[in-house]
Amino acid sequence: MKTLSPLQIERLKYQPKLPKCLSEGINSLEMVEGAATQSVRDQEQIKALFTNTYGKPVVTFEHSGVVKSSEQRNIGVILSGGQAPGGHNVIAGLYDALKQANPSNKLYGFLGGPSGIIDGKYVEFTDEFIDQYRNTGGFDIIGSGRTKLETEEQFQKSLAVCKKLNISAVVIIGGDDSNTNAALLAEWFVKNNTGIQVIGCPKTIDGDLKNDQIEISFGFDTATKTYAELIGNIQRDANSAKKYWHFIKIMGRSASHVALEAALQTQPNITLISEEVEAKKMSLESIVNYMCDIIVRRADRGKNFGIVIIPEGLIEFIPEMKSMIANLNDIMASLETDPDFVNATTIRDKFDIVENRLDDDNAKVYNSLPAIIKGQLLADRDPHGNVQVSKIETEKLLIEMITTRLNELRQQGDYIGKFSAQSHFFGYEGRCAFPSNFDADYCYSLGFNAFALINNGLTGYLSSVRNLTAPANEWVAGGVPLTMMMNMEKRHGEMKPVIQKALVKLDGPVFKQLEENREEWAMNDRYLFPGAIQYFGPSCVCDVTTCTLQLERAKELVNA
Ligand code: FBP
Repeated sequence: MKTLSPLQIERLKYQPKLPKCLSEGINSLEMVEGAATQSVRDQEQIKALFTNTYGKPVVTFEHSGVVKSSEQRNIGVILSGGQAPGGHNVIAGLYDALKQANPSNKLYGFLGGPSGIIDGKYVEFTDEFIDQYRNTGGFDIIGSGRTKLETEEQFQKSLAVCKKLNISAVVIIGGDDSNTNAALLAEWFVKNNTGIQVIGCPKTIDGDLKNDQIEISFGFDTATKTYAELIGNIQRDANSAKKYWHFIKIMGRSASHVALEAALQTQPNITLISEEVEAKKMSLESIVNYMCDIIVRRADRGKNFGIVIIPEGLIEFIPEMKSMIANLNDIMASLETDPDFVNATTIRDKFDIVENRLDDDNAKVYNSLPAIIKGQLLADRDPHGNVQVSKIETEKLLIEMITTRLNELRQQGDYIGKFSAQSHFFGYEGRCAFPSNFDADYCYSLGFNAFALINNGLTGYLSSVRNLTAPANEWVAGGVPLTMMMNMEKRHGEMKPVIQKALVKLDGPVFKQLEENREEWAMNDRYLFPGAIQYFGPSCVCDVTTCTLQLERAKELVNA
């Protein structure tokens, strides 16, 4: 019986590329410090909360030519939040760097996400164990979880586990929330003179952990290419059969980066961007009208088919929905222990309880939704108190509303076409794919570089690898203070320090590319078919980065 697929066997042999300075030896790096930094907003509050880790400089590494000795260290690593292709390579890069620095160094992996460090559940990595996971997708090497690491009790327990294993540094691989927790833990460890360092690595397929210092989070490259392949295949099917409108919801909890990138790679007929919907204050009705206008105009040309891309988080950006969901979140928090709600025997009873508590306008909006969506809005919140948007079938809601509107238009004599729709949700399909060469190299470099930051005594930093549109040997490795990316935001009704999420910039080059082309793509089928990710072959096919990175980098160079 086969235990590995042919591609698995080949990918295990792939040697990820490193930036030149890192490839020349972990013990011969020189750290170059920039100027002191400050947080992106709310400087006084962030400074007061992070008295020990605030204001540190951005650092970069250069090859010094002088080999230094490196003291023995034990390090712990945590995978946190949703899966993203390349997580295994971050750990492999970290492991290889620490073994290169001092072969007696040890790496422990905490199991099941942040809860592993609290509960003392771990595994020690060996060559044999780690070698099975090189260049593979998924987080199954140690598992992941969404436990928030933020209370005094959790920090005390984590400290006890670190002391038991003689761990002097922890690497947290996660998104904005997990790295916010990394910043809190780093500060707490310094404040309590534990000597334990904390370094973060920027992970999330959503692509919203980025800023002036972090060009992109890992996983975005592979996930968007995987979705683009699937969209391209569906476009080919739609263009062959010419009988369906395909409504494709694309993962990305809040920001629309993933949907936008997938659209640029495939050029579908309609792409909704949540940030634009919010900025233009588009109601659900006006979104439906915008889409119907294109459907009607295409039908006039005899085209009763098309492709629609919908970002996963859309519902929370539609003004009336946003207000209703915020109201609903508060109500759901208060109903968690309410016996009438918890013991309600039918979903109808739950709807009634919720409707009675919603403010009048919000109750009207809630009431106007189909029962299936009303039910999905009542599903459990995530640990941050948010609606789990991946569980809300916005694509089906839009199909239902568009069908109704098209029937009205037909009765008025304004629509002559046939409307038959298929719905899809691409999310989990892309989160654990084999990492693209870009993600394999980027992740390995991020992990390798995380050790360089530890080796140079830093804490409260995010591993940063930049200049990513250039070949890997020209990438620039260094670190960014986590506090530099923070601001104050309301969470669970209280103002908290958090890493700022990057939403799609409507005046940025990536959105502009869509805006300039969407009418052409709507009416004339300009579908692109990216095909499957290629791992072997010419570098113009295998190593090419996303449109998002390329457009943003080109703009940066023009402005420089
Ligand atoms: P992270 O921000 O933790 O990387 O997770 C992102 C994500 O994949 C979102 O795109 C999606 O909404 C969410 O996770 C789904 O979460 P779950 O895996 O818990 O269903």
